[in-house]
Amino acid sequence: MIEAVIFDLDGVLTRSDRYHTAAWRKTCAQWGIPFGDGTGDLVRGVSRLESARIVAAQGGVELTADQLAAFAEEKNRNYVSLLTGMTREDVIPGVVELLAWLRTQNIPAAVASSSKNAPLILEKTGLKGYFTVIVDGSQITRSKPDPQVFQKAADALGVGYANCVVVEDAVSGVQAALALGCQVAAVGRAAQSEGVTYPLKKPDDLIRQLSVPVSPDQERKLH
Ligand code: B16
Ligand code: MG
Repeated sequence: MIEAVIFDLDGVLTRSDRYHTAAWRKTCAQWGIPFGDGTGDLVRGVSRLESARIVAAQGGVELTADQLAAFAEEKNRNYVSLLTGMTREDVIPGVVELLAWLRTQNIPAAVASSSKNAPLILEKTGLKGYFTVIVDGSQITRSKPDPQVFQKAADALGVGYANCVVVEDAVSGVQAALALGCQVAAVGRAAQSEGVTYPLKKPDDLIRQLSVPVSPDQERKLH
């Protein structure tokens, strides 16, 4: 039984994952820190400050706590300036179809994001109204792979963890959802991760995967 679907934001609902990567790339250029092609994937789902630590380490640079905080702040300034131009066009194709289908099934949807900028993005892309519950990075103390963000969302919805499907694009997010005992759907590289119940090429593939197949016998009874 599925009682709710909990969505990650960046890279699942919207293309803002690309803006995170672009902002890290720009900040690294400003700080003279090398930024490799795989680094953007490593910080999917990871909090801002922890991401700063990972990005610096990947670039072979050790920063003090104060420098790390300044590095993270500068990245956020660069990121927020990219968000100002966001519109409905930044919603990933298939997302609106999936959210509309969940409504027809009376299955509530939630957002569970590590990002403190999640409310701004949901507002700018016009997605906010689809969600019963929104948990963002300002409401958590531990970031993915800790399951806190998903636990908060499921608790606010009042649903059992095992009856939630979490949709993720990050390995850290898949691990967090599995740790809570949720079912997991994943897009992109994360779809290859161990324990993923529903690997998706695009978000609305989940409609088919969650639809209970009708047996020929049931079909006959319906007609
Ligand atoms: P912010 P998600 C995550 O969002 C991003 O994937 C990750 O790259 C970012 O560092 C984190 O949010 C914090 O974002 O700096 O905006 O607070 O994928 O969990 O929706
Ligand atoms: Mg994500």
